[in-house]
Amino acid sequence: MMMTILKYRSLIAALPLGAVLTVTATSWADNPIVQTNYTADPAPMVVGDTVYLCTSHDEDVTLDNFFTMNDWRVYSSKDMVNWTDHGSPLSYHSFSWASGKAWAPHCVERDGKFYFYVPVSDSIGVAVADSPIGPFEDAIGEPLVSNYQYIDPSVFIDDDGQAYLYFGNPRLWHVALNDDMISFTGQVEQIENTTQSFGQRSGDADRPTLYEEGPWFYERNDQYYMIFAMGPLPERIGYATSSAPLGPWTYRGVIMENQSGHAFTNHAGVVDFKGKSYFFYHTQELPGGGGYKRSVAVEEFSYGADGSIPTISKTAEGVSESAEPLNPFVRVEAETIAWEQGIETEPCSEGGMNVTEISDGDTIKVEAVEFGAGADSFSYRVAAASGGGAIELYLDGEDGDPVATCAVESSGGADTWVTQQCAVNITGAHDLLLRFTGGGFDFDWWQFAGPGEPTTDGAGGATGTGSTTTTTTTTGSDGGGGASTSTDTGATASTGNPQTSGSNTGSVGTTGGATVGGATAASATTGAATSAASTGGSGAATSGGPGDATVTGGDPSSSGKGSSDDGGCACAVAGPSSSPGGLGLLSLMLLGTTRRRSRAGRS
Ligand code: FUB
Repeated sequence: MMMTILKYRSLIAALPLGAVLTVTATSWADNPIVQTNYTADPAPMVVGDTVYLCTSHDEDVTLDNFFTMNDWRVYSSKDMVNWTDHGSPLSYHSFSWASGKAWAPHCVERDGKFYFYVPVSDSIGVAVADSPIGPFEDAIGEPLVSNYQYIDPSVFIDDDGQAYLYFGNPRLWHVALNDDMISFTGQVEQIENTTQSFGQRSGDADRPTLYEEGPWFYERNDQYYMIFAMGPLPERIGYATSSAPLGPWTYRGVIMENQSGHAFTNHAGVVDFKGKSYFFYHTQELPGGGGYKRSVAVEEFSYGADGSIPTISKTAEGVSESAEPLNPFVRVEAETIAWEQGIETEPCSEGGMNVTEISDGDTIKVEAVEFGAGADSFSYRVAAASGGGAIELYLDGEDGDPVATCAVESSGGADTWVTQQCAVNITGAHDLLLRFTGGGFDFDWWQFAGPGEPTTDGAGGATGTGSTTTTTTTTGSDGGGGASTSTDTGATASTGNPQTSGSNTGSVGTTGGATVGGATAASATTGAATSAASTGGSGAATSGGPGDATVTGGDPSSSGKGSSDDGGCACAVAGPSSSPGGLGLLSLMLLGTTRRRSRAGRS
């Protein structure tokens, strides 16, 4: 890795302050798309109607003035504007032979299995899982390939079934993977590093072309693309194309320049999704950001008629048009976020993730929510040691009064989850802001009910608002679809759910009170709903308690989140990464930027 380290050291003297340390004021823009973590090296993967985004993760505390990266993260979106946090399904600790450097990943599906290729400890490893959100395990117990230049894997499976693994800094290497995706035939080979293929660089005899690192390899309309980070530092993104998977490659130009707000590295991932094309990259634009605290962003773009990729500028707005409306009548994970201010996410004791560290005034924005003919109740699953907080709902901005103020009552303990409910009156399509007052509680998911509930896709019937609207603590898994051992001692009669089935003999315990845009909001509170046990509740197509309602739009794991999405979050700070040796100018610049709560909205 010495060449890489030297490369980054050379930047320290080269960059002006503004190019390294950028602090952006909080806004409601959509870029960077993740605000709860510093993320880098985006690797998007389309699976059905969802794009999964695998990223590397810059730790909040930078050690030895170098990349401090211990695990990888996964996010998902069905609409390209709201991103659900699935936590960390893989860390370098998952590889018994590795000791750190959890750098740029790539994830890919083959035959229902998911493969996570990662540079770690001067090698490339491969992990496998049954779900795109893991948990992933080391597939072979040893490196797939080893060399200090072998970083930044990119895998593409061609139409004929042949899988290719490209990687490398400062040369581009490849190997043909076998069908099992965890072994290969033949040798690692280097792609000829010609200026015809990768453009001309001058002044560095060891790096005669613009190719630096971060290949992103794919095929589209019979043309093969090799997108790559271009040197010298600070990096830009460029691309080459070929009519064959192994070249020869023809350099096609710059896609993204290095602008103010970019890091000294950049790293691209490109997908087509729901009829549009998207370009992922990273910047350093979260508050507290820097060269080792980067943030993934995305832009929509269109290919030219000849397959060319236009020049793309980074924007604060990011994707302006959602790929599809968000359905609020199914369970929506609280960690589904277009933009947040102040909150954090963590593995949830019920499975999956939840929102935590909620303080007074913290906010989550969810974009393009389609309430249709209307929602008349809002259910929210919270854990609150004491009551007194609230979730205020705003539409399309924070101006004016909230359309609902939903009290958060004590759930009986900080790790005791209950579903509470309040009345609302919302119709049409809106950006939804959930603004927290009081704080001091955790938040797992939310769901609306009402006449606007779609009936065509079956989501409503499976979700069962009646069964989810209980105030009783359960031990059921979160989204496990019937795996619960919980017992409901109360259930709410579903309001306007046209797909109800099963009997519901419970009733809402109402403690009355909050005013909702002129209407009266009734909140179910802990212990209040004590009438007869629900036997499935309204629309409870799957058995199980409130934590078990099978949902669309929730966790994609077929085996349920409880076992799949805790992610292990092995967030232990590892020992020092490879040190570039000594503190340079860059470290001095960064000294003031490593505060834990220094990201969006944090002060
Ligand atoms: O994230 C660590 C390294 O920075 C990656 O391997 C490179 O692509 C660059 O983004």
